[in-house]
This record gives sequence, structure tokens and C-alpha cells, in this order.
Amino acid sequence: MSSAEHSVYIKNGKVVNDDEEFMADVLIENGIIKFVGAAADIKVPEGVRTIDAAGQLVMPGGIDPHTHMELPCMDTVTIDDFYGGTRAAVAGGTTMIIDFALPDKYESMLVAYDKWRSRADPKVCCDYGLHMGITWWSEQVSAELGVLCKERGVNSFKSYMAYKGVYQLNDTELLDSFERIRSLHALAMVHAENGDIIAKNEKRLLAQGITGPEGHELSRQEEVEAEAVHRACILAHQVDCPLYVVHVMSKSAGIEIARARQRYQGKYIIGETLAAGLGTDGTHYHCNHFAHAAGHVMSPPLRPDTTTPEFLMKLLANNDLSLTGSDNCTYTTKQKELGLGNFTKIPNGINGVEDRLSVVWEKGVHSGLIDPCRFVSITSTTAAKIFNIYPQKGRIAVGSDADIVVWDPEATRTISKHTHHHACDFNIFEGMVVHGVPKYVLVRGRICVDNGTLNVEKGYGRFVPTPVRSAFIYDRIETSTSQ
Ligand code: URQ
Ligand code: ZN
Repeated sequence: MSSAEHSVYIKNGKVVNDDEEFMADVLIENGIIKFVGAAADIKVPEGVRTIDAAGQLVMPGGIDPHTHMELPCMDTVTIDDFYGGTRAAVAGGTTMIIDFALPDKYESMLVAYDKWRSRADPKVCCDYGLHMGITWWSEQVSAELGVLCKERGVNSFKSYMAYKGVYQLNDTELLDSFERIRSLHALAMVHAENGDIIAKNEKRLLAQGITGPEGHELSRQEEVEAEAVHRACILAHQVDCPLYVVHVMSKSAGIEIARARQRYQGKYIIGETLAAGLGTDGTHYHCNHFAHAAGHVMSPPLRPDTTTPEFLMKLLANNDLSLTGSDNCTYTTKQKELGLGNFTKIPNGINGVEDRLSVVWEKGVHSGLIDPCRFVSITSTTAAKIFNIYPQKGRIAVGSDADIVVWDPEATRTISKHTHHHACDFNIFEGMVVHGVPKYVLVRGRICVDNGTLNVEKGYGRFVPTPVRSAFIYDRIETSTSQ
């Protein structure tokens, strides 16, 4: 189907943006929103497909700012590739992902970027952008950051404070990379866990005979995450660089983000949490079935404190945390078995790209902690603003891409590995009943979920460049600096 045919009329629905809700019809032509308003004010062209959204919400499609499709990692490769992974995303109402291109240590960033583009471009079913990992630091890396920002459409770079000996940067390297990122008006991101402490704890636990998945969380408890979050915020602020902390997974780390945001008057620091952290917890690491416990292994880990998910949702509700991702990084049970007898070898990662919207709706809106506008903000619009693609993405408005989910807020479904669209044979949300079901999902006007039936097109998605100097981030910093 050509994009000229992506013309759709959505009538009788309630439009929800991050700052307003109102009854309106929406007309889409050639993949772009052409009209939002009252039926009386629009003449719908002949032959346009009409969707009746009575009783439903018409919202910007989800933007998942954190995925790892077909990532080579820990002696294997994540099982959701860019086709299956984006197909699962669309099935759940997500219409754009931002994946992490990770160079090997000493590999050129530009070579890694080309690899990711060549893997993703032919396969993606929805639009996508790229962050890049900084897995080592040198003059060459510094120069390549400039090329990536100016010529390749990448504005965000993640460093690791964990994975000692593999990806971990020391404080000097973090400071140098943050300084360079600041000079480019880009955005620094960190995986915040203290890798030195983790390496020591892993050795100790293995020597004590603790070899199962429970050792994973024991080696990297809350304060190990909180220390790194605290340090990262200060390092970034010292060189005036905005910082996005990925996957905030614990109460202590969330509190560090809240404190840093208060200290810097809401500037500089952005915290992301995950569907995983909102929808389940770390008690599963103590299950006797290896496949079940290992299926939950991710970093930072889920926390055994069962009040953590609600605490994180409350931080999202009051804007101490800014948005949600999935960190979709899936492996089969067979792959997880690489860590049988040694928890440090269990491939790290879980599902989430498909279920993120439903889990956030269930735990946030259905439970009464947030309203639908905040839901749109933390699942879509804030990501679009941070990564500087707003209002092309993340808004129902004239001129925006028609990335839309028609959401039935009262319908329910039961999440299961038997019905999900991932390539893995495990789902961390198994058995959870969620309210909120995507009835229709449109990617640039193409109906990819049609009254509940999934129908994607391999390669339909496009790479979306993310330009530097996001006003959402830099207006606040530069206004205050110049005062
Ligand atoms: O840590 C990561 O970013 C990847 C490599 C693994 N996923 C995860 O457990 N968060
Ligand atoms: Zn990740």
C-alpha cells in the first residue's frame, strides 16, 4: 500500500494529548493529520476508511525510548530482531522505538551506526531512532560524536557505569564524554550502577556458593544503583551537561533523581523507569525454577521490596520521574541457560515493548494514580520532546505524523507468553490482567492493528533523525546560564 492511500477518518473518539482531552474527529491524509475538530467542520473525502472510535480514546502512539533489538550481548544475541520486535511494539500500541546502537569496545561509532541502520532499515514495522552507546573513550570517539550529531541524526549517547572491563567508563571518561556531549548540544544518558562494587560482590557470592539467579540482585542492591545515580548527576552538573538516567529501578535511585531535580530546579536531570519496574518485582529471583528466576534477570535488577512498583508510579505521577521505556532485551529460556550454575553469565534482559502501554495504564490510570493526559506524557509525548521530534511525533494535532492508538480503556486482556508477539518463550508479566487494549494502531496513517487484528509491513518503518539542541532540555539550561 502506498502512503498516498494512508487516509483515514476517525470519528466519535476522545482525543487525549499530554495537556488536554476533548471530543473530536481526526482526518488523516497521506499519513499526516490534516484535521482535528468537530464533524460539522469537515468534509470527509469519498472512499476514506472510517473508524468509529465511540467510547474510545484517540492518543499519540507510544514512543518507546529504550529497546535492544537483535543486540549482540553476553555471548548471544537478543531474540527479538527489528522485525519481530517492532511488530510486537505495534501490537501493543507503540508506533516508534528508539534503539541503542552499541559499538564493541574499540570499534568505531560510525561503523556500529551503519551496522544498526543496515539491520533495522529493511525490517522495522514502525518508525525508529537511534541512541548510541559510548563503550570506550578516545579522541576518535569524541570526533565521531560530532559526525553522529551533525550528519547521522543521533542526539543521545549512553555511557555505562557498570559492566566492568566491558563497557564501564571511569569518572574521568564520564566527565570528558559529558563535556563533549554538552558542547554538541546533545544529551548524555547513563546506565547507573557501580560496576566496581558489583564485580567485587559477584566474586564473593560465587565463592560463597551462591550461583543461582538470586545472586544477581544480591550483587547489585539498591544502594549500588543509588550511589551511581547520585554520582552521575553531580558529574554531569559539574560540566553543565543534561543527563538522562535510563531504567531507574529502585526507590533509593528514584529518590536520588528527585533530589537532583530539586537541587537543579528541574533542569539537567531526567529519569526514566520501565514497564518492568512498574509491573513486577524482584521476589521472582528467589523462585526455585531457574527458567522463571533467570527470566527476570535484568540490570539494574527488579527489587525484592514489593512496594517499589507503586513508589515508582508515584514518582512518575509527580514528575520526579519523567517517562517510561521498556528496555526490551529478550532472550529465550535456552539462552538464559548460559548462566546455569553462574548467575553472572545469565544474559541480562526482559520483554516490555509490547506490554508497556497496558502495564502503565493498569498500574497508573486504572489504579487512579495518574490521568490519561499524564499517561500520554509518560508513554509518548515527553520522549518526543526530549529527543527533539515533537510535534512531528507525540501529539494529535494538524501537521503531526498520524501515529495513533485508538485505545479501549475498559477492555481487558491477560498477558501471556502464549499470545504475545515476542520471539521469546517467557513473559515477565505472565497472567497479569490489564485494562486498556489497543483496538486500532496507525503508523503514519497505515492501519497496523485493525479492530484488534495485527497487520504490519516489514520495512514500512523509517529512520527518524533526532536533531540536537532539544528546546525541552536546552532552553531551561541556557536561559538560566545567561541570567
Ligand atoms: O544493560 C543493558 O543496557 C543491556 C545490555 C542489558 N539489558 C538490561 O538488563 N538492562
Ligand atoms: Zn537497556
